Amino acid sequence: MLLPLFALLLPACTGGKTPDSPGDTVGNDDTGEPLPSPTERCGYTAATDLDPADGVVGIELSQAPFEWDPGTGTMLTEGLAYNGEVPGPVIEAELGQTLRTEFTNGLAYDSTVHWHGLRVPDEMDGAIRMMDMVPAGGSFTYEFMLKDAGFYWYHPHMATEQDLERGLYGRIIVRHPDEPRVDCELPVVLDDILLDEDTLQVAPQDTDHMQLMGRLGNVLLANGRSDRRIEVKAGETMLLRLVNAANARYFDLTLEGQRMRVVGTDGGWLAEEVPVDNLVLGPGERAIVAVDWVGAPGDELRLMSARFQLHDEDAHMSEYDPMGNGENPVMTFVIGDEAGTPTPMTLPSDDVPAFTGEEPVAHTWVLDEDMMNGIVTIDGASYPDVPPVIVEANVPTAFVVQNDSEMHHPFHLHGNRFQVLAVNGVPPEIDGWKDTFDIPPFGSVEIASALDNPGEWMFHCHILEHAELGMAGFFMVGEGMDDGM
Ligand SMILES: [Cu+2]
Repeated sequence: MLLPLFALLLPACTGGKTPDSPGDTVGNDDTGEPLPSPTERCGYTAATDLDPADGVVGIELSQAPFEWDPGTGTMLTEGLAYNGEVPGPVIEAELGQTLRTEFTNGLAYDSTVHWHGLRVPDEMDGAIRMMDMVPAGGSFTYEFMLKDAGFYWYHPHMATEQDLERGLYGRIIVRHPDEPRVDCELPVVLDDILLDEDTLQVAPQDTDHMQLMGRLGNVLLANGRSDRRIEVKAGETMLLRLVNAANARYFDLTLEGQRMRVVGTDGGWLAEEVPVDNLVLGPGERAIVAVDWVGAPGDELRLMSARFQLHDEDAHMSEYDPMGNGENPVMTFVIGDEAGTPTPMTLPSDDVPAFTGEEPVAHTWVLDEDMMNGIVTIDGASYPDVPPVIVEANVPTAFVVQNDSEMHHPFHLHGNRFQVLAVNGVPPEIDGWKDTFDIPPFGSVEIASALDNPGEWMFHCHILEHAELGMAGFFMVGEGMDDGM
């Protein structure tokens, strides 16, 4: 059994400042003394747009083996990266622009790029269809129009449980013309990684246990580092764009001494901000969070993640989290000497969902698992035998996702965006466009969509081990689908 690494690598969870923590290191100098982790100013650099045309953002993206340091001081010899960066480059574009990506697969096996959350044509979706495969050493040009403003991400849709663990993920910002612009904006990939405690290399897959329970890591990462430190200004407004890229971990987030306001979900901006004490993001989910920083120069304020139990509390399954049962820091914000000013959050509210709940239910998906036999199912079968669901395009339609298992499953649908109407019969507190949402143990979630993007789309659990084990299927959205098929 792997022992928790967090005690070795990350600051103790005592609250307050942790200036002497071994987590605040980037490696060792010749004397063996830890070097301080650098503190970067809040911000990011977007990928260079290589296409001179106004309406087109052109990106070159290549995935390949790449050694990187997750913050332990030891390079991961089996690491992977897009363009030699973990996370991959931030792709930034305006709503309505075309994104053209010249993709090269430098891995030794077939792969794809999936544009998680974007409503793209299905042949550009990178899901498991023969026409989508990019062979080892091959290239493919992904090209599509950006229909939705918000925060999205990209990752392979083959060998996902191995490739995402090793660093293959990147961020996408699609800007709305009326969205709030702040000086301090940070897109952050939240992740965990399971390292062997002796070698500090990626631990091997434990096929029996982890496939069913999900692979939980023993080091938490923010943009690929366990020791990420960002300088902010007291009084200034930060927009934090968060995506959970972990294989199986739900992050239950708080920000020390700060008030978080959710201003966007998976598919864009909310009509109004929603103040929250904590924010739970399952694998694949995103949120845009506004914070007006409160603190004095030198204060170190940590983004903390509390234990989130994947199994129902009454479940017979004992669940082991290598991060322990408490809270752990994900990254640290440091208040700088200079003060900032707040930015009013005027949200572009022209594009929020408003289904009535009267939409006819086209299908109820039933998620289940058979722990004794190591099987996860949707509608009683595992991929590729899950029966396809066929629905009419451009008709407001509801679906129910029912969970008959004792475990949470983050359910992801490709190609279309959805509004969560109810979780166990209760409307959600945060009501925005979603493509990935938690289905609680023995619970059910009702969703609705305009189904305005016809095509052949995957749905699956975003616990990557569950998707690999067969918790996945297809739904077909098309004209004339309601009769004759
Ligand atoms: Cu699952």
